[in-house]
Amino acid sequence: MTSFLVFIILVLIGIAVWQLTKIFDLTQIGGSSDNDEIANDRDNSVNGYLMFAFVGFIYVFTIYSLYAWSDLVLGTPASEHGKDVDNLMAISMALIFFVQTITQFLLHYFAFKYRGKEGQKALYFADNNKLEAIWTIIPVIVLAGLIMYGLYTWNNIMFVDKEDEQDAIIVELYAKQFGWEARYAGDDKTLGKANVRLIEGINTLGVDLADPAAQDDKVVTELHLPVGKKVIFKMRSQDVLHSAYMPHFRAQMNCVPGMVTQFAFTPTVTTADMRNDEAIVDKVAKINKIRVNNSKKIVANGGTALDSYTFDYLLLCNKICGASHYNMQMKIVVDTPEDFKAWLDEKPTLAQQWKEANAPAPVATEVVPVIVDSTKVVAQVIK
Ligand SMILES: [Cu+2]
Repeated sequence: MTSFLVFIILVLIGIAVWQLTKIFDLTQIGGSSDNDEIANDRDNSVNGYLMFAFVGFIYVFTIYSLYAWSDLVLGTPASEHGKDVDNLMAISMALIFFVQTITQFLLHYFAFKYRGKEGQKALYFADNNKLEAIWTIIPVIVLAGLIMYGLYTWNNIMFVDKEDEQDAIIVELYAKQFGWEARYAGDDKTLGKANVRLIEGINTLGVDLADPAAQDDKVVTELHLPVGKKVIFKMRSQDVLHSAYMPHFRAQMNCVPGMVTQFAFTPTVTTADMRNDEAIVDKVAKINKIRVNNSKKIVANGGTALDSYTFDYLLLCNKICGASHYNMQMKIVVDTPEDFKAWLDEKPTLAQQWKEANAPAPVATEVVPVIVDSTKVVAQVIK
């Protein structure tokens, strides 16, 4: 409501300023020719130089951005295909950067060079087939190359061959407003059937517990992955469109209600190793510096200081899916295969958890005195 009122006030101020300038203009009629609505040579010159100044500003700001914020980009990729995604990104950006530098210069330079001059007439130039052929064919070739390279990379990333599938770990990522859950398919490599209608009690994923394939499925709220092993993710959503985004692994796939989507990758760097990565060490130091500064203010106001930050891989939601979208994340831990196995072995299956949660509660019964035949016990001990 407040923002709506602020918006209305800003609009009204805008209208008031506009009306005032109109009144001011009307009072100037018949004044010096500088206030004339028709541009003169001086006006055109000012605009021409401003065009030139603007392209200069774009370049200077670009160089400054690269210098000031280039450390904010994602660092070392933590998956096998990550390098391919980074290469594709780097080539596309370099190309865009090169083309935009030239075209922006030409656009602004010509606006400056051919600025209006009194008595100068524009040249009538209907068309030039040669020129049009050049500026059509060159972008077609460059874009076709880029698209083909992109498709080739994407198909390589998305292709999971049958042998890989047998050796891979199958994990379901279940998205809902606002959180993630993961389900490991177990040794049978098959996720038990699931349906939103079966959601009940601790069975928050709606797994069909009567399905034999579901018996060894394990549900967790922290995702662990073994390094160097292919993981095939099957994504589902309970409610709206979400997007499973694992930036360090250069992986993203939409989670669509009513269908299962898939993405597979092989993690290459364990969480422990990534914590020692140079770029990550710098990032963590920066974050902790900000935290220490913020903590000072919080403590001064009587609060408790913020915990220091340690790096962890994250699964985030990358579709604005509702009010708490920003908070939709799950920690990912990349372990050595041994640690991963030990961690997963410890987890109970969903079927076990369900049994325990729904075991009939011990019924309070009357205490019946039990007569123990002490002679028998003694006899047994002697035997
Ligand atoms: Cu979401």
